[in-house]
Amino acid sequence: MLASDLAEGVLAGNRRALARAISHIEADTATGRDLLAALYPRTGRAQTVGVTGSAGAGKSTLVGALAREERKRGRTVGIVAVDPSSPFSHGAILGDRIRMQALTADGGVFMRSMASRGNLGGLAEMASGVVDVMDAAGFDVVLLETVGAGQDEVEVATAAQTTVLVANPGGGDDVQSMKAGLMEIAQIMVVNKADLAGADTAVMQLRGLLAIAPLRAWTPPILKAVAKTGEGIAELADAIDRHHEHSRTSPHAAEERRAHAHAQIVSLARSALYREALQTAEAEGVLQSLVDDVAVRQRDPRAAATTLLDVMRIRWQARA
Ligand SMILES: Nc1nc2c(ncn2[C@@H]2O[C@H](COP(=O)(O)OP(=O)(O)OP(=O)(O)O)[C@@H](O)[C@H]2O)c(=O)[nH]1
Ligand SMILES: [Mg+2]
Repeated sequence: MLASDLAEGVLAGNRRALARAISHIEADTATGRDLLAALYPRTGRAQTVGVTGSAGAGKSTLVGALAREERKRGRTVGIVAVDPSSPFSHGAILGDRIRMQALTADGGVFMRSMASRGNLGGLAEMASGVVDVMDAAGFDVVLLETVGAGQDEVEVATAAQTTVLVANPGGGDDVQSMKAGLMEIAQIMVVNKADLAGADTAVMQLRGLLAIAPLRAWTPPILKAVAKTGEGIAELADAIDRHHEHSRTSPHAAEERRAHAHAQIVSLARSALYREALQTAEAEGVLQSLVDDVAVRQRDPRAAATTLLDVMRIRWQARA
């Protein structure tokens, strides 16, 4: 099917077209790329929300509760869960699927989970592509769940306009060790599992961390929630609405949109470059021979990295 036909189907809200479009994006096909280029001018209407936090923080439960709340408010919801490729979370996603079935049965919710392409990067590319295509398909809200795991995570977050960071109580360590990068990208913080002891302490710790962060036009609210029962979820939906409003009407909106575009482009370029480097390295057996040399100290690792880049450059020139 042509990208243009697929784009039309997506814009018309056709679910089968949407599912096929997502498959193209996942597989990173030429059709998928053309499709995204065609659809991008039609995006920007949805409220896109990234939900991140460490494993088991309750992100999926929270996403489910939030989807239910948004449905109550009459909005349609697209859900994307990005699997960071551990065999562990495959099970988790299956479990989520079952839990989500009741939710998706009403037709106002569309859910898709995606596996990462191994360690070749590309997670951020995939996530931002799927968020865009769901936006173009007309969902009022697009929720993106990702697991807090290093740089990838921070980059995946740039796919969404509003990032919600989910933390837990009792994890004083958890909060303290929260990556600075994650703190910086979060527009809303939620201490989930507030039914457990220590929620107020966690809120205070987050507040302390925010106090030493550079001042921004938007001050991230710190909320408490019990995703399991739905407590605090309406407040979360309100906070997301407020940030959405801010990102459209604040005097800093244009500047923030540019900062977001900047972060997104750099993260996508970095991830494409990384993937390309690894592909080059593996395709030509270049990496293997460099590894041989470096391991016996015949070549230094910096020189080896430069050689790898040289090989990439030659391949690019040959392609041009
Ligand atoms: N006590 C309590 N438990 C919760 C709450 N929300 C979620 N849980 C439980 O926490 C566990 C993990 O929940 P998930 O929603 O799967 O967490 P997740 O962050 O999506 O997990 P991964 O995707 O595997 O990283 C489950 O056993 C949930 O039932 C809550 O508000 N209170
Ligand atoms: Mg989950």
